[in-house]
Amino acid sequence: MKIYLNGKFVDKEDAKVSVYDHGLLYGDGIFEGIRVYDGVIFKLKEHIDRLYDSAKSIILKIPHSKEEMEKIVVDTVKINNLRDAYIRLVITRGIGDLGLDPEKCPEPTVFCIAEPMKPLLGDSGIRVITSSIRRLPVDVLNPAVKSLNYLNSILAKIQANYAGVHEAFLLDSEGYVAEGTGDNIFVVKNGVIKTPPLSSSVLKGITRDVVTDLAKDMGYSILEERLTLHELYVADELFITGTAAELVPVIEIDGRVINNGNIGEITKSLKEEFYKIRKVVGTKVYD
Ligand code: PXG
Repeated sequence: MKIYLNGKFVDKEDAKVSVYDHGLLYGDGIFEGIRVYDGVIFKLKEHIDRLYDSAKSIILKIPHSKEEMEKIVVDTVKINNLRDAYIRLVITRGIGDLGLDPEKCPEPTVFCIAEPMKPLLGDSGIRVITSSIRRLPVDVLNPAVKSLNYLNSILAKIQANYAGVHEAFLLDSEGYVAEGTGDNIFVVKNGVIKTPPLSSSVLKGITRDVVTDLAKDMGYSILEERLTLHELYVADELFITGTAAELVPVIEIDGRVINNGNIGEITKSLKEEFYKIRKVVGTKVYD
C-alpha cells in the first residue's frame, strides 16, 4: 500500500512523521474522512471545502490549491488500485519545537491514506448510551472545525465500550443533544425528521447534508431543531450518519428500545436512496 506523505508516495512502513510534529504533540491540525464508492469519490469537493474552512479557522496555511489537494486524494486512490475505500486526509501544523507556538512550525505535514473499510458500526441497528462527556461549546473549540483534537469523542467512546454498546451520544454544554463521537443524529417522530442545528455544537457532516437533501427531495418534512434526550427516547425512529459509519439505525438508547428494535420505514427508505446516489455523486478516479 502506498501513502501520500509530503509530496511523495511511500510504502506504509516508511510513512512516518516526526515526534516534533505539532499534530502529534498538540493535536494541532485538521483532517477529513472521505469514502470512494465504485471508483467515485463521494462529495470530494465538499470535503475539500470543509478542510479549507477548518484550515482558515485555525490559521493553518495549506501549501496546495484546492485543485492540487483534490488531485492528491484522487492519485492516492488510483495508485492503490482501489474502487471502494475510506480515505483519511490529514494536515498538521508540522514540525516545530517543544513550545506551543505555531510560528515555529514552518511547513505543514500533509498525508493521505486510502484503504478498504467496511461500515464502521456494522450494517444492522446499534445500541447507544448518552455520555457524561459534553461536546465542546462553540466558544471553546468549535466542533465545526474538524481538528485533530478528538479526546472529547474518544472519552465518550470509552464510556460506550464500558457500557457494552456501539456508540455514545454527547450533549452540548446546555444539555441539548449534539452528536455521536463521529456521527450526526437524526430523529423521526410522527413523520417529521429532525436533526440538531449547528449551534448545538455539531460538525456540519457531509452525510448529514446529503441525507437532509435526500429527505427534502423525497417529500419528507425535515427540521434543524434543538433536541432533548426525551425526544430521542420517545422517537419513532432514530439513526446516525457519518462517512465512516454511513447511515445506521439506532435500536436502543439508554435502555429505551426504539421501534421494537427494528429499522423504521423512513430510515430504510433514506438508506436505500443514499446507497443509490453515493455511486454517482462525486469525482471519478478512473476514466
Ligand atoms: N460528527 C463528528 C464529531 C465527526 O467526527 C461526523 C459528525 C460525520 O461527518 P461526515 O462529514 O463524515 O458525514 C464526524 C465524522 C470514527 C470517525 O471513527 C468518524 C469521523 C472522523 C474520524 C473517525 O467514527 N467523523
